[in-house]
Formats: sequence, C-alpha cells, structure tokens
Amino acid sequence: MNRKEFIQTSGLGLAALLLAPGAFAAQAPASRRQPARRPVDITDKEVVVIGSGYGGSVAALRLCEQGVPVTLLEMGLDWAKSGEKFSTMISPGPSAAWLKTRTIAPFFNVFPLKKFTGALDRLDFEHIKIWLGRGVGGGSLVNGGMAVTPRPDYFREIFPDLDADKFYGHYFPLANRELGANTASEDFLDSCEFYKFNRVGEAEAVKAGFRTVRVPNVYDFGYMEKEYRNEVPRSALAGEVIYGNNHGKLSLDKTYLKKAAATGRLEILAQHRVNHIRQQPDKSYLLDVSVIDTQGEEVAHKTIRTPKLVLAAGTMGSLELLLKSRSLTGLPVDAQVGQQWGNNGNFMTGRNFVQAFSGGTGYRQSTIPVGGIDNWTDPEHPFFTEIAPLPMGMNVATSLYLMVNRLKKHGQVAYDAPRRGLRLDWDASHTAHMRANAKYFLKTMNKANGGTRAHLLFHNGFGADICYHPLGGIVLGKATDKIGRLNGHQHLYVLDGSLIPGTIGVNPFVTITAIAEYCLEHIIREDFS
Ligand code: FAE
Repeated sequence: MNRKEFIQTSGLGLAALLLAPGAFAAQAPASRRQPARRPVDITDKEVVVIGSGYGGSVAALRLCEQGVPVTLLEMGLDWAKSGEKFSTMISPGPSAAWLKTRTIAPFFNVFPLKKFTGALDRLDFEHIKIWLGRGVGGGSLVNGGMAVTPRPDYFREIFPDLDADKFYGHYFPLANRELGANTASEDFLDSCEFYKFNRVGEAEAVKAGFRTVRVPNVYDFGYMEKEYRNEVPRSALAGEVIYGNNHGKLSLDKTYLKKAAATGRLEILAQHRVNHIRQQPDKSYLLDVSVIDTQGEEVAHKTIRTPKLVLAAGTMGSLELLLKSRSLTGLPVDAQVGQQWGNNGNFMTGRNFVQAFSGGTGYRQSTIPVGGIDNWTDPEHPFFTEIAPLPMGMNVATSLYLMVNRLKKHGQVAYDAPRRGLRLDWDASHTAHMRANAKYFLKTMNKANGGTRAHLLFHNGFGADICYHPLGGIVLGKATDKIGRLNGHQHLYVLDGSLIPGTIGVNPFVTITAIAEYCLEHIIREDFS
C-alpha cells in the first residue's frame, strides 16, 4: 500500500462514519450580521487580561483572589455556554477548525467543514505549521493533557536566573495540583484494550534499549475507568481530543477559571478579539476590540481602557499583538521582542507495519497519551518522545511519536506590515538535528522490532513542520524584567508560553503555569498590594 492508498483506505473507513446520521448535526447557527459600529464610548476596566490559556487563567485566579476585578478578553467561544458540542476526530464538526472549510489535523484532512469559530486553529508558515487552541481555556481545550514537569538540569540550563529549588519545591507542585494532574493506574493500563498502542509502544522501546516513563495527564483517569465500564458518557474512549473533549478532561474552564469565577470578580468576554493596543500619554492602554460572531465577522466594535494589562494571548498571539501594535500605533516595544523563538524541538514521526503479524497497535485507542520515551541523557541523540495515540477507528498498525528535541538555533519573529501578518525566520536548518534524532530513533526501533518509517503518514516519514509547542519571543528576563513586565512598561505584563526561550525539553503547559504562578506572586506583591 502506498501513502495515497493508505489515506484513501483510511478515508473510506472514516467517510463511512462521517456519513452516519448526526455527523454534521451541530453546525453553526446562522448568525445575523450587523453592520460594524464605530466606537462611541471608551469602557474603563481595572485590569484586562487578553487570552484565557494557561497564563491568562493563572492571572485571572490570582488577581481575583486579591480582590481585583478582572476582565478577560478571549477571541474564541465560551464552549460551555455556547451550547455547542466538541466533535470527535473521526466525525469532525464545528469545533474542528477555526474558520476553515477543511479539517486541519496533522494528516488525513479529507473532511470538509462549514466555516465556524472552532476550537483548533493552525497558522501556516513556509516551513512550519503551528497548531493552537481557541476558546475559553485556550490550548487546554484541544491539547493531549500531558502534564510533564521538565528535567531540573534542563530547567536550570534554560532559566539560570530563576530559583530552581523554589520551582521544584513550590511552583511546579502548585501548578500540577491546580491543573488536576493525575496518573493512570497500572492495572488499568495493563488490561484496557484502548491502551494496547501504549503497551506495544513501551515494549518495543524497551526491546530497542530505550527508557520508558509514565506520564501524568490532566484527563481524569477515574472518569476514564468509568467510561471503560460504560458508567458515564465516553470522551477519551470515543475519539475526542484535538477538537475538544466533552467530558473527562480538566481543561482550564474546569480548574483555574472556575475558581476565579467563584470569587465573583471575573468577567469573561468571549468572542472578543483584540486587534491592537495603543498607549495613552497617561500610560494607560486603549484596546481596539472586535466582537465577532461564529463566522468570524465583526458584529460590534469596542474600545476598552485599562491602566494594567496582562498579555496572555499565547506565544503567537502575544507576539502578533505587540509587533503589530508597534507598527500601527507606535506602542513602545523592546527590540528583544521577536527574538529567541522556538518550536520546543517538536518533530513528529511514526512507524508503519508495527506488530503487523501480531495484532498491530489496536483497533480502539484512547486519545489520551500516558507514556513517553526518555532519551534525553544520550549525548549524541538527546530527545524525549510521547508515545502518541492514533485513534483512527481502525487498526492501522502504526505508531505515532511527537518528539521533543533540544534547540540548536533559535527562530525570529517579525511583523510584516504590508502582509499584515507575522513573519517567521525558520527553515530546515533549524530542524536538521531533530531529523537526525528521528532517523536514529526509527532505525533503532525498526531494527529491534520490525516496522518501517511512516511514509504512509508523512512525506518521507517525517513531520518536520509540525509544531504544537510554539515558545519564546518575549523571553523572561530579556524582553521582560524578571517577573514578566515588558521592558519599558510599568504595567504591561506578559504571561504565557512566549516567556520560555523556545525550548523546555518536555510538553510545556506545566512550565507555563508554574512560571505564571511565580510571576503573579511577585507582581501582586509589588504592584497590587
Ligand atoms: P494558549 O493556551 O494558546 O492561550 C492563548 C489564548 O489567547 C487562546 O485562547 C487564544 O484564542 C487567545 N487569543 C489569542 N490572540 C487573541 C486576541 N488577539 N484577542 C483575544 N484573544 C486572543 O496560551 N502541551 C502540553 O504540555 N501537553 C500536551 O499534551 C499538549 N498537547 C497539545 C496538543 C495540541 C493539539 C496542541 C495545539 C497543543 C498542545 N500542547 C500541549 C501545547 C499547549 O496547549 C500550549 O503550550 C499552551 O496552551 C500554551 O499556553 P498559553 O497560556 O501560552
């Protein structure tokens, strides 16, 4: 079978499911268009947070707890309130893509979609594609939930100026606790048919001489065991993940944001897209905001003024807002902004014909990863890789890996004013050593276990352009002071993945959360007491 046939065959299976009644059931409600309005009034807010991902949610909770009223602006939907359901990977519906007419998964994009403000977005640059979450909860709505604390030696290498002992003694445990990180029981993983892919993945790795590790997750494994026993509606065991989970996943709307809302001081304005930021002579910030409908069209235009602004729009969102605002409104933005960007060493690869004569990787797969391969201490080929599920609704005898490598060379981000978009300096030279690691990994695995490089998934078997973890560009202690205040500003704080200089060696949301906790503790003490 060649790659085209593989895609077609898989597509046929998926198409059968697609044509099942209800596959397109929850389409976008036709929104009534209203003409765009000019802003008449300026609305004043005490503190505004832009973006409701990890950094924004920590900011919302910690400030609200201090008695500070917070307004949180999020361009995506408030899914819990919208009445929309998240769709599965094999029957994609409205949540599957942000304003696209075809699915945007890393592969098998054979599904047409109706344009809608979905939960998953993809930014396409020449040499890299970057996936993002959209909606109240940001990336937590669509990610795989892997809650990984970085290696202490690498954390020290990346953040030499931070107090690592305090991070491992306090901020990382705090982040894991608040996020609801938990670990699956070994009995369940050993016996559950949905985790055959992981058992195969671990056994093959051990046979090839690699070290495997159990990885915590924010998916509630107690709930998953009930799914398995058919006591509750299925989510991870029903193919839900990158288009959102209807149950089981402790996304931020169920953790940090829920706690913040319980204080009565949090105002969440969903479907509010911030277009640019202008600084006033009195140092306050004027935000130009579009209220958008589910087609992405502006239905109202607002101007919001605040003396204190938290920028937590995610690495790409915060970079775009700062660089675009500098170009459009003259917002003072330090020359360090845009430097030290990276893909966290992301490199996707896989193997076909895995255990082809002994049952493959399993017909049914949980969408939630639980295992990793830790080869970080190998001086020649250091990498960590997730043993990723591939819930295709059939046994494809294929293993998928999302590798996290070191970064040898940073990228740079700039604003391209004529094209009105970000420009990313990133090409094959940035990923050459990641490709070498992937080649070594696959060769070692195939030699020990059989199988072939996943030509059926990726061109040449390598997804060098796939990035789930964009990091950096507004690096802590470089573009900001030691606690996230943007250089040259007293009250503009950056609190998201952009603070991490391009790499952290593992999946990043626990680190983003812990750094936001650290920054907030100091910001509150210094600026809000
Ligand atoms: P993020 O969560 O991206 O939130 C930013 C928010 O700001 C979003 O909701 C945006 O819609 C909103 N926004 C952006 N611009 C604007 C604007 N102009 N106006 C208003 N709102 C705006 O930021 N990480 C892990 O640690 N473990 C995993 O298993 C994992 N799996 C992943 C799987 C997928 C498919 C993807 C896409 C990512 C995955 N990640 C994973 C990465 C993780 O989700 C990501 O690093 C964090 O979500 C980034 O957190 P931030 O707070 O930086």
